[in-house]
Amino acid sequence: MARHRNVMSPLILLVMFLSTALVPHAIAQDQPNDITIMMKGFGYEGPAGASGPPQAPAISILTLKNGQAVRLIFVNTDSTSHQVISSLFAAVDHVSIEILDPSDVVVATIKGKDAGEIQLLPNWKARVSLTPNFRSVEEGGILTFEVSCHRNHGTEFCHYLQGVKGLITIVKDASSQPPVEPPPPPEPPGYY
Ligand SMILES: [Cu+2]
Repeated sequence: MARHRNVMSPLILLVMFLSTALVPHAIAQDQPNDITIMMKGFGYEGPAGASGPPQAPAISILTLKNGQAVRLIFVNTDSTSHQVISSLFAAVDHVSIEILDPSDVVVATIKGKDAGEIQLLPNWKARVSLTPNFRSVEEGGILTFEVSCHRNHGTEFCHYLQGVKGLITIVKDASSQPPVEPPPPPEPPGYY
């Protein structure tokens, strides 16, 4: 029995070591660089801005850093279906899309350039994993890609015309981001 124990102990230690070693990796996989975009009513709401009124031009709803992997989570909390269509998904080298039902069960996975159109039923989500990597941005430029819904195209109920449109901005680093901070407070009276 003693000999047996001597053999097992290193194995148990190895298993314990592996379990510990694997934990950080698992956590890293569960916490990628997630960015949530809410779809409430007829528009997209991201960390940098929300779709304006129907007549307004599309504004940037989020800014991505060139070369940084992200997972965009589109959440349709509206009572009707909406599309998530963006030329960004076709422009990057790799894109992986998961469609989640209201119970957060992944019901479909789309990889590669077949990601032309995402259609989200009410309370469904889409997780879009991609890494923007554009040479023109690396050289100092800023790229913008539209994200939009075109349901009922050609009718007065066209979602795009009702404001379901936004822009995704790709920048090289934080210093080249378009200003999103509120203007500074006014100077105190008597300063002049
Ligand atoms: Cu729509």
